[in-house]
Amino acid sequence: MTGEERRLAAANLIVALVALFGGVVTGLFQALEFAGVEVYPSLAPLIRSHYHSVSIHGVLNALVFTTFFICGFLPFILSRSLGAPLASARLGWVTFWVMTAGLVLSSIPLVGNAATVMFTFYPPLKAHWAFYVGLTLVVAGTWLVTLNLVLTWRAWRARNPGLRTPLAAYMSLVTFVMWTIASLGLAAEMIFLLLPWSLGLVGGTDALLARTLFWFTGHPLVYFWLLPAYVSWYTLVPRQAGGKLFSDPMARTSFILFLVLSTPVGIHHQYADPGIHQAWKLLHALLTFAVFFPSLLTFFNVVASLETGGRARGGAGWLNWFVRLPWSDPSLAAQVLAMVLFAFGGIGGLINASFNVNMVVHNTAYIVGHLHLTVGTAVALTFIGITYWLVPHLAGRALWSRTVALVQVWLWFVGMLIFSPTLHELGLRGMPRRTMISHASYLQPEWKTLLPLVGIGGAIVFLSALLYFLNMALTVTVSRRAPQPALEFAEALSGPDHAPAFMDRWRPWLALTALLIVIAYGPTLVRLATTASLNTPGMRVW
Ligand code: HEM
Ligand SMILES: [Cu+2]
Repeated sequence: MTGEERRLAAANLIVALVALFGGVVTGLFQALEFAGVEVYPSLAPLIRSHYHSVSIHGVLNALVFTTFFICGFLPFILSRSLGAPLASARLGWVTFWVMTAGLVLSSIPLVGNAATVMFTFYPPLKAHWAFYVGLTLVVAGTWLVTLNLVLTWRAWRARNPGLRTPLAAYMSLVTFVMWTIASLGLAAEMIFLLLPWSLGLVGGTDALLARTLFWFTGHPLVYFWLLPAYVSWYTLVPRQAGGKLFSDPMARTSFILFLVLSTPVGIHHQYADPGIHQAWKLLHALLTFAVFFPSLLTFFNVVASLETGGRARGGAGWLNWFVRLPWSDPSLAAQVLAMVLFAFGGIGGLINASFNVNMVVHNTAYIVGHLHLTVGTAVALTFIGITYWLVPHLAGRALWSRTVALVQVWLWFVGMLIFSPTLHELGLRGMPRRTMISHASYLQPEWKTLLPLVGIGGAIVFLSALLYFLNMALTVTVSRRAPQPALEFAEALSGPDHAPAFMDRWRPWLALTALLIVIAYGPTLVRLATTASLNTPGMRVW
C-alpha cells in the first residue's frame, strides 16, 4: 500500500472541513435570526439576506461537506479493507481536482448572491450558470470515484478468486454504485433543463419535471450520506466498543436492500405536488416503508454489536452494558450519541413518509428539526467522530485533546436536544421553514415563546463546532508526533462465510434495482418529459 490513499483522504477532508466551517457559521446566523437577534444588517455585503445564508448553509453542509468527506473516507476504507492500493492514484487526484474546480466555480455565484436558490435549486428560481456547471462537475467527480473503487475491487477479485469481499469494501462499493445510479436524475435535470436554461439557450423551464428529476436523486442522496456512517457503525465501532459485529451476513443484506430500495422512493418528497398521480405517490410511500426495513436491520445489528462490547467490559443486565461502553473515547462517544439522536430522526422520518400525515408537517420548521437529527447529527457527528481517529492517523500525530473532544461531542448532543425538538414543535404549531421568521408579518405569539430556544440550542452546537475545529487545527499543527496503530476492522460473531454466495454477485441486484426504478418512475417521467412545455420564465426573488 502506498501513501497516496492517505494523501487523497487528507485532501478531501480538508475541503470537507472548510465547508463545514462555513456551514456552521451560517447556521448560527439563522438560529439567531429565529431568536429575534438582528444579525444580517451587520453582515452585509458578505451575507445579503436570510435566504442567502440558508443557501450557503444547505450547500456547504448538505452537499459539499458530506460529499468531500465521503469521497475521502470510503476510498481509504476500501483500500485498507482489501489491503490493496487504489487502482489509480492518478485518477484519484484528477477526481479530486475536478470536484474542487467544480466547487470553486459554484461557490463564486453562491457567495456572490447570484445563486440564492437553496440547496434544492428548484426552478423557476434561477441561479447563475456557473452554479449549475460547478455542481455538475462535483457530481461527475463522484462517478470517477466509483470507477476507481470498481477497478480496485476487480483487481482484488482477480487476485483472490472465490474469496468473499471484505465487509467494509463491500459496503463502500454498494454506497458508490447506489449513488451513481441515483445521481442520473440530477445529471438529467442539469443537462436537459438547468444548464440550457441558465445559459439562455432555451427560454423557460418546467418546474415539475425539474423537481421530479431532483428528487430522483434527492432521496437517495440521504442514503449517500448515511451509508458511510453505517460503514463506520458496522465495521469499526464494534471494535472501538471492545466487541464484535453481531452479524456480517445481516449487514450485507441491509446494504443490498439499500441499493435496491433507495431510489424508487423519491416522490415521497412530492406528495404535495400537483401533476403526479396519487397512485405513484402511494407506491413511493409503500416503498419508503420498505426501505425502513434495512434501517431496522441496521439498528438491531449495530445495537447488538455495541452490546457485545459493553458486556465484554463487564456490563450486566438489560441496560448496564450501555453505561459500560468506553465513553472516554471521543470517537466512540460521538458515534453512539449520533445513533441515539438518529433513532428519533428515524421515527420522525416515518411521519414525513406517511402520505397524508406528511401534510401536517410539510414545509414547516418540523422538517428542519428532522434534518438536523439525521444529516445534521447522525451523519455530521458520526463523521466528526471518525475524524477523531482518522485525522491523527493521517497526520501521524496524537489527537490534541481528548477532553476537549469529549466536551465537544456532548455539547453537540445537548445543543441538538434543545434545537431540534423545539423546531419540531414549532413546525407542529404551523411555523414555515425557509422563512426569515422574526420579520414575518404573521409571526404568531405561540411561536415567539419557543424561538429563543432555537437560538440557544443553535449557539451551543456552534460552540461545539468551534471546539472541534480548534482541536483539529491543533492536532495537525502542534500536537505531538505519534505513529498511529494500523487500522483494524471489527471481527464478526457471524462471519462473511455465512453469507450466501449470491450476495457477492452484482448483476441480479443491479437488474432488480433497475426494474424497480423503471416501474416506480417510468410512467411519470415519460409523461412529464413528453408533455414538458419549457415556458416558465426564471425568477430572481432575493
Ligand atoms: C451550528 C450548527 C447549526 C445550526 C445553528 C443550524 C441552523 C439551521 C437553521 C436555523 C436552519 C433553518 C433555516 C430556515 O428554514 O429558514 C437550518 C437549515 C438547514 N440546515 Fe442547519 N444548522 C446547523 C448545522 C447543520 C449541519 C451540520 C447540517 C448538515 C450537515 C445542516 C443542514 C441543514 C440543512 C440541509 C438545512 C435546510 C436548508 C434549506 O431549507 O434549504 N445544518 N439550519
Ligand atoms: Cu426522502
